[in-house]
Amino acid sequence: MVTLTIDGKQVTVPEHTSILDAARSVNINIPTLCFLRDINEIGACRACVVEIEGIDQLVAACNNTVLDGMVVRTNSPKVRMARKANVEFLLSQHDSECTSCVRSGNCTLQTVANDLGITSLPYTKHLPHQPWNQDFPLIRNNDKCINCLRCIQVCEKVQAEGIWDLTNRSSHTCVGVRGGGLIEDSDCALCGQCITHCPTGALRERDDTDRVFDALADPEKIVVVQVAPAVRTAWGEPFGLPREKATAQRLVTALKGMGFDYVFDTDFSADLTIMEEGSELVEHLKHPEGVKFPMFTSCCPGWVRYCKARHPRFTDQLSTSKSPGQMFGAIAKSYYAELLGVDPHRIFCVEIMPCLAKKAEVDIPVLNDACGDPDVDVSLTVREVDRMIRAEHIDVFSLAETDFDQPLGTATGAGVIFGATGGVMEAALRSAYYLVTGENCDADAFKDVRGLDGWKEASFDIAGTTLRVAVASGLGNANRLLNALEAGEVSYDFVEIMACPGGCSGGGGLPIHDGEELAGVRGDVLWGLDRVAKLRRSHENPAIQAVYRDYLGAPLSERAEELLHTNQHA
Ligand code: HC1
Ligand code: SF4
Repeated sequence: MVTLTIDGKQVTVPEHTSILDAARSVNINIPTLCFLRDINEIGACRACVVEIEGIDQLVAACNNTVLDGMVVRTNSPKVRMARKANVEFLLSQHDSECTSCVRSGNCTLQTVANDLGITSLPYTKHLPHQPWNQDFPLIRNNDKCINCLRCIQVCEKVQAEGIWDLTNRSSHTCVGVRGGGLIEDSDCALCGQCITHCPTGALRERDDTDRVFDALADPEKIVVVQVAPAVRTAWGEPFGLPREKATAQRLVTALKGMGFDYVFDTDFSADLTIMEEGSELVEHLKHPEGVKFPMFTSCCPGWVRYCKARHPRFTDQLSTSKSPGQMFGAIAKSYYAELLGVDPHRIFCVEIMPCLAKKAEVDIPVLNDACGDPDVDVSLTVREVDRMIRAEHIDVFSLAETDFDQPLGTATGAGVIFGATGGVMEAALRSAYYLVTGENCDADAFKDVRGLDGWKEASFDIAGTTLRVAVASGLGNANRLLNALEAGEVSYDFVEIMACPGGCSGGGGLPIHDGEELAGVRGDVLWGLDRVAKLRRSHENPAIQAVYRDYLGAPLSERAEELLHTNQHA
């Protein structure tokens, strides 16, 4: 252990602790901008500089470690002056139009500058004004970039992508697409992790809220919205609504208040996905001749994009089942249009997702099987929906609870857990067991695939057949798993991959909390909802049973193949 003094307080911490962590251990907060634990500890922004007795130069607290007897001052006049000058320098190349910035109120640069009392700048601004394709789901505005390098590091180290790099030289140095190409020509998976790890408004999603407001105002349109599993864990965060109050049912009330005609649950179609994907797996296991294993889940469009771009040899092993979001759209504009007795072209289908890649998925031209229109018209991130709630001046603290509309609002616990890493696998196995044996297993029989580890493995016995499965979340972990598969070091029958660390609960479309990783806490909400659900297996969902009985026939039937499967993955 090492004992030192920070701002007059004696602190004892383990050796090799950073000054930043030592200070935080006694509630002394040193501001940071570029720091991301284990990912970006480069001391580039100089916001965390501190003074150490006996040393002339100020040092960065994030990447310098404590020494016995050290005397540190985190907020001395010398520190404050240097920190202020460093941040003013960053602001000299920053578009500080906070009133028109999506991160206003949740921007670390804004907070640090405000805390330092910066009210004017001694510099003339030189902004890079780099052009960007505003139609692409991921928007970069380098006028707001502070070259903290977090996006470069997250994309490369966590997501094994390496889309970003420093480009240009000297004072023109800025972050751009590696190699100088266009983002739309890059292999970006659209996981959105660079957005959720950006400390400013330099990265954001394309805003599609006006398209939804326009649809809501159009009397000809029947506007249907579906709420993805992970959304219910996080939508209330920016309002400070406690997790137990921020239920899906309160979000239903908010959405109804905005004018949505029908509010449904993607968990319903997650159950449908399980029926199709589980049946696909069971068919492969029954007739393995000519089948390549493992079969991969395909519900995460970030993973599908990554697979196609970086590991194309596995694309024909992706399940042909569409994602729950897309299945929902196809069912809404066919089965549900028939139930309502309306022209399916009048239905405008919105999805609320914790995801950026879904914006690209809904625009895939062939995903139009219900009536020729896109099955899903607009995909909104949770951040966009929260902005809509604010724009409508809805008081989230006084919302009553309203149930989802029926019948596309009935779901089981298996549908809920899709939003946490391992959940799709577990849901699929609960129903695969039934499809093979005709009996229900214990709903927790496959719980070995839960947890936040980036790459999990398990083996299960189903009616005398051993099923070897793996689950990976985060593209870096997926990359390791795929490389091991290619090298023949591992072999599996069924693999779940989610692009974002922790699965959709860590999704790139969720509210941003700088420096905090909340996938675990949010995922626990979903596992808790599953635990108390009356029905926990997709095949038990009465609304799903009704769709098959009245409309689709059976899983993998001709109509089911037509509406719920796609060859776009391969
Ligand atoms: Fe997901 Fe999925 S779980 S991909 O993470 O399969 O986005 O929440 O909606 O479609 O159901 C996301 C979440 C989501 C789909 C489902
Ligand atoms: Fe990289 Fe994901 Fe950002 Fe694309 S969205 S640049 S893959 S971190």
